[in-house]
Amino acid sequence: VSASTATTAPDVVAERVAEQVLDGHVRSATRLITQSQDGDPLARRVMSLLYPHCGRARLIGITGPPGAGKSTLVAGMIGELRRRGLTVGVIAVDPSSPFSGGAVLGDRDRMTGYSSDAEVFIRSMASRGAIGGLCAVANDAVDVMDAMGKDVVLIETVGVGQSEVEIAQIANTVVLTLVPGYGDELQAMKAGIMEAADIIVVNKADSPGANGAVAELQNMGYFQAVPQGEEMWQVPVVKMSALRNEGFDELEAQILRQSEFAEKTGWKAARQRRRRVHQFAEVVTDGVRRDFLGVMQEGGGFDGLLDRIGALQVDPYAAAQGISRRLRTLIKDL
Ligand SMILES: Nc1nc2c(ncn2[C@@H]2O[C@H](COP(=O)(O)OP(=O)(O)OP(=O)(O)O)[C@@H](O)[C@H]2O)c(=O)[nH]1
Ligand SMILES: [Mg+2]
Repeated sequence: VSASTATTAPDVVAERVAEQVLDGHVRSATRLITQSQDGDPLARRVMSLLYPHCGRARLIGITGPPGAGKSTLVAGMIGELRRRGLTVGVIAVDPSSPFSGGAVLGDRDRMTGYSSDAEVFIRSMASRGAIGGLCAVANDAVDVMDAMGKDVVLIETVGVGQSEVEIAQIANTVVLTLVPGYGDELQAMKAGIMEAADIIVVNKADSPGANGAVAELQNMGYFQAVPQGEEMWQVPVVKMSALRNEGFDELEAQILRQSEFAEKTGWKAARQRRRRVHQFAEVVTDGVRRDFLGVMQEGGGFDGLLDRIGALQVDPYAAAQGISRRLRTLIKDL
């Protein structure tokens, strides 16, 4: 830390970082996402400043079982978008892999074709601790790319559990990627993944069974209900071969159709609200947790209670109940 940084007020530093991100500086944006991951208070200040500049980018979630071809699909989409002069942000989330997971590194390899393209910003993140935290970090990363001015942000997640589905649902449009013979995988995943899908892609259509899989999924007829609306969205099934670069036009057409439908019916606004409420709840609960642990470590007035808990005079559940009661009163008064 240089002397000048140490003496500069935090708000001034935050404003400077926010300006750099809004100007599209990749290094500032990368650092900010890392700081958000580390729970740095500076990141939270900057995110507040960026918030009014968010909401412009089109957010597309790509989810599906491991190995379905999500990264290949993402790479193909980057190519399509770049050909049309659109700028792209990519967030590849792999909750199951450790900090330096192989899959994440693999993604980077697959997308290296774009590593020299300044208008493509790729960021991989793996689980480092709480999955709830990962969703908050993914939210921040999406907002950072949005604020940078990326036209489209692609969010790749392995759709195996509820938390991953939650991350995919940051997007305006969720694309579920399956492959022929998807049945077993679908069973292994939670049902939540089907509920989150706006578009189903049957990828690897160059391998046997693709037509059958498409027909089967179409016959099952998946629908999405628009909250508080009467209209239903029938989930379209798109046959693709990401590897052979086939089906991208149809996918794009369906994404556009879904976007228009979501805009018109109020679905988009409802989903945005859902995302932000969820984010708010995460930020609050995370903050309460931090504050509680922080105060406990500092000691002070709290020590008496901790001593009694340590001496088995008060049980932790009763002590926690007292705190919860007071918190509830506080929250209800908000
Ligand atoms: N035959 C065929 N293979 C494909 C296609 N798309 C992707 N693959 C291959 O499937 C394998 C997995 O592709 P990825 O794009 O890494 O899949 P992913 O879903 O991102 O995988 P994870 O991130 O590890 O869950 C690779 O060997 C790809 O080359 C396709 O359309 N046809
Ligand atoms: Mg991948």
